Amino acid sequence: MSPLDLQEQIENGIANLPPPVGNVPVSSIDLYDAAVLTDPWDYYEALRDAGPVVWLERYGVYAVTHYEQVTDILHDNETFGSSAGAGLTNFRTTKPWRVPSLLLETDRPEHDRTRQQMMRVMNPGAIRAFRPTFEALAADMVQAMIDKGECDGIADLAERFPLKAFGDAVGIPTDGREHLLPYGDMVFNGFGPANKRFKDCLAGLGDAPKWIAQACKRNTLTPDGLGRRLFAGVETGDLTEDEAELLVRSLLSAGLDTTIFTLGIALVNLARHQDQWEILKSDPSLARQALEEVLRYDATFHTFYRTTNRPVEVCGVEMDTNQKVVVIIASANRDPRHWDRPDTFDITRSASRHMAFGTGIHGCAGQMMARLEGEIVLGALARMVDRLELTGEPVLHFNNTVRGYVSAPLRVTAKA
Ligand code: OVM
Repeated sequence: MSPLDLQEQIENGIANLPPPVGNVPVSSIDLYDAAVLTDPWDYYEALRDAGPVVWLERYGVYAVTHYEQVTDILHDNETFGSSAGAGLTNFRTTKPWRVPSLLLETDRPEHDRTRQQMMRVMNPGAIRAFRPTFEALAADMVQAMIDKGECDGIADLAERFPLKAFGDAVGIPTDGREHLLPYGDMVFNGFGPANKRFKDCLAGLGDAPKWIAQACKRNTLTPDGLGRRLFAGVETGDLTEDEAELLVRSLLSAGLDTTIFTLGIALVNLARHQDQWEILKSDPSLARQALEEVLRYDATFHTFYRTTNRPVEVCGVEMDTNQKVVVIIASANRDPRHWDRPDTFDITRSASRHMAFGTGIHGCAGQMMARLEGEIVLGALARMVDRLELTGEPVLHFNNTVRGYVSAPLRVTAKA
């Protein structure tokens, strides 16, 4: 093996770094190992039991896994910043693989201007207006699954619905939308180490970045879509043309894999927990609540990072400045210090304070859209489908940040 410099060792997870200061539990876990990505829950439990803050020696980062400290850190955006990147890579020392996001990878005050522009477009009224269109689309797609009988929950619904519904809502071209999936896969791998998964993904991107860049342009976007509405910020002097394009890129980066994987996870969990499926189909008005429980119990988004802007103490652990901290939101969602029976999938519980969308100033800007899509799809299933059964093992997709399925063979029958 050729010698690697330290930065590269860290990014490949083969460093063995002692904690720089203070007393802290140390773990050798590799959050990006296939075994952890396959079934992370026992690993998260071990980390939680080791303490609220644990040093991960392979990557030289602190891990935070308890609900309380995850919440505190996400709320303290001054100490735990995002402008050095929301992934493992420290932008102060390593060049990011793409131009940083104007939302995710910025701090105050710069962040507030772009966030405000995004929220101007993603406002509750604008999102609500998509309901009738989305309901009709979901009903058509669920009917097509029923007509097939044997289908794939991912290809036939979890991927198909957001690509059509969200793609049309943003106003991107219909042709070439398949580029959004490898691009999103790259974005989410990019928050982890520069491992083989990352490098293979980068090498396999093909024309996707070019297609995305073109899709973000004012004149490519439909005149009435969410994407084009961002450009009104150019007319008011709040954004430059390039900034508006980058905000459209945020919609396309953050808005597909997340919702696609969440819908797939919802299907798999409902099919695996027939008692919960029975509850949902007997009361379709539980769709929204069921979605929240899916997001809590089996969050798509598992990890992102903050970087300390000053020396800080968390639960007795002294952190130096410029330290990466991995915030494991999927673990916070299973923390027994916060949740009653955290490992039980129960759609009747009140789960809406889960961390699947993060919290604080960087809390998911698209969560209203995601919730609308999820509620409508689960509602359509609950109203139209009787039997929802897996006919084979769902196939996991491996990614450094998001977790979900690429296929889920299903048998679905119509309600009488
Ligand atoms: C962005 C972006 C990309 C991926 C995720 C995300 C969860 C944001 O480009 O702004 O937020």
